[in-house]
Amino acid sequence: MQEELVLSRKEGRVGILQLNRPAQLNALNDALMDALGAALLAMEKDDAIGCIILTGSAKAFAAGADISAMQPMTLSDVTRNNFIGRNWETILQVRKPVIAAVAGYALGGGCELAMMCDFIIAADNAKFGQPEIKIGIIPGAGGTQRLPRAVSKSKAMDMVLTGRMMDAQEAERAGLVSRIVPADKLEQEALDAATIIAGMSLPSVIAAKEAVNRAYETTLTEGVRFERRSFHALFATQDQKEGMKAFLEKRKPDFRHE
Ligand code: CO8
Repeated sequence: MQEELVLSRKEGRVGILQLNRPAQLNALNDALMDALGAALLAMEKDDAIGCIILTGSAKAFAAGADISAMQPMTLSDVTRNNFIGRNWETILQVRKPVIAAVAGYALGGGCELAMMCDFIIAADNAKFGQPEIKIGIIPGAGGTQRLPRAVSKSKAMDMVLTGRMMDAQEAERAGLVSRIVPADKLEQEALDAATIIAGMSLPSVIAAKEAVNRAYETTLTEGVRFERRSFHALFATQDQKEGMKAFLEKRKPDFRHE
């Protein structure tokens, strides 16, 4: 029987998805991306989940798109099959937060997938890179667009043109990752962060994610207007009443996610 390509489990209100082609360093092929998309959408629909973690193995988050699958592809193949568009961007439909917990290699499509998550927690052995140039292509799942937004044009150009890797420390200095932890603490750190988020009111979590993402898509004035409308809208939730009441009564809020 074939191993599951994406392992899925729950810890409290946290959904955990693990890429599972360890022998190929989680090289991302079509079947794996289909499985990942389906698992993400299932967690998006599940009311008992408030935050999602996407992780890989101890050696690799993902070492990129599957080169053996791509090598024989023609222009006609990739165009007809909408290669990348078809199943790589499902993650962008997810409105709940997705945390990338990265140990080992996050290269090419693996780095791009991590950057499609809402933030990255890195193990101290993590390595990030866009090495596509070394095999005669360029990043194709957002690397040339998201990397400069995350780490500046100069560093992004350096990474994309030389194909070199950056280690976790450089990635944190550059702003690509939000925190670094010892490799054996990665799972717990990600779970702790996700549990905190999943304990917040889901409507406000969704609004917060949407507003921060808007910063990358619009002008400052429009972005601030968007934020203001979302902020006002949250006063229609039960959780706003409960959150503020709980603060005044010096107790923990009992959010109902409505
Ligand atoms: N694709 C297919 N197989 C891979 C990949 C990959 N990206 N990466 C590793 N593997 C396989 C190896 O072939 C090897 O298989 P086998 O045991 O059968 O020979 C196994 O995984 C273990 O790998 P290594 O023996 O190479 O392990 P090392 O520890 O020596 O090296 C490295 C680790 C440095 C990570 C090395 O494997 C490597 O350089 N991998 C390729 C990295 C790369 O170039 N990634 C970019 C790919 S292109 C891309 O991602 C384009 C994205 C576009 C968007 C997505 C479109 C779908």
